Amino acid sequence: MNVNDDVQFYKENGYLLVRGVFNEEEVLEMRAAVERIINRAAQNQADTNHAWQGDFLPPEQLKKLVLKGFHDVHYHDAAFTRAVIHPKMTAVLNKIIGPNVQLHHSKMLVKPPANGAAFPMHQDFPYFPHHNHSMLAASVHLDDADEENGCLAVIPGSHLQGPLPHVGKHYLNHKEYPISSGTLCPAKAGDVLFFNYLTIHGSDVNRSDRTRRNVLFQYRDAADKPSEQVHFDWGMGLMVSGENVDFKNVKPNFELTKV
Ligand SMILES: O=C(O)CCC(=O)C(=O)O
Repeated sequence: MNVNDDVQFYKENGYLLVRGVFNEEEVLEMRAAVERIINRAAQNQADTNHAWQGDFLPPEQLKKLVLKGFHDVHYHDAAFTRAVIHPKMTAVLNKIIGPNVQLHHSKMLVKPPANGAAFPMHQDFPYFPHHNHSMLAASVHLDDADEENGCLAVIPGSHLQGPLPHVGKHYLNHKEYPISSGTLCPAKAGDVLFFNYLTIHGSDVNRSDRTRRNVLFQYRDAADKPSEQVHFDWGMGLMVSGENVDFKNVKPNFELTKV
């Protein structure tokens, strides 16, 4: 596939799997960083279960599921700051977003073996809506992911429908959009799945005996502004590529609070 085909595929389908963005050494470095974050969270009594709740699974199944999820991993460990601006990452972002790219936020989603939580099908749009819909997720695989350990699934072309109504702003009606309606995107450690924030996606329970570690960076075109102020993170707007042509509006407009 050449670059133009990749860009065309992303435009038409709303996602693109790019193989081998990170090498083995870089993957090992990020895995170690994930481990350190989990340990520090436990030491600080901050390791609450982040498994999504709702009516998409029977309550007795839902209560067994576990997700170790933390936002803003690049504030916790420099391994992720390096990953966010990795030249192989920005090369893809330049193709599908453009020359001027900003980080919006980062997070890690660790599904432990046997009972790693599911994500019902949803768009990311309601969580951080923007005017031009340039926002995308770069899902960095730190483990080989497949159907058994709950790899991501997407509905190709669904981004073209625009924003859809979500149950409580959270996920799509699971009867209309079961997780099984998605196209599975198996990937190897080091691969990155890019998908637009309007692309319907989700993932099933990790039923395997393997951990599934996923780190997600959300990026946008620097000229694309939020249409609603529903998500704030320190450092959002970090330029990862190019320049911010909006000289006067470079920082998010929120106030310091005492902690
Ligand atoms: O990591 C996953 O399996 C899904 C993550 C996801 O859907 C999200 O963060 O929006």
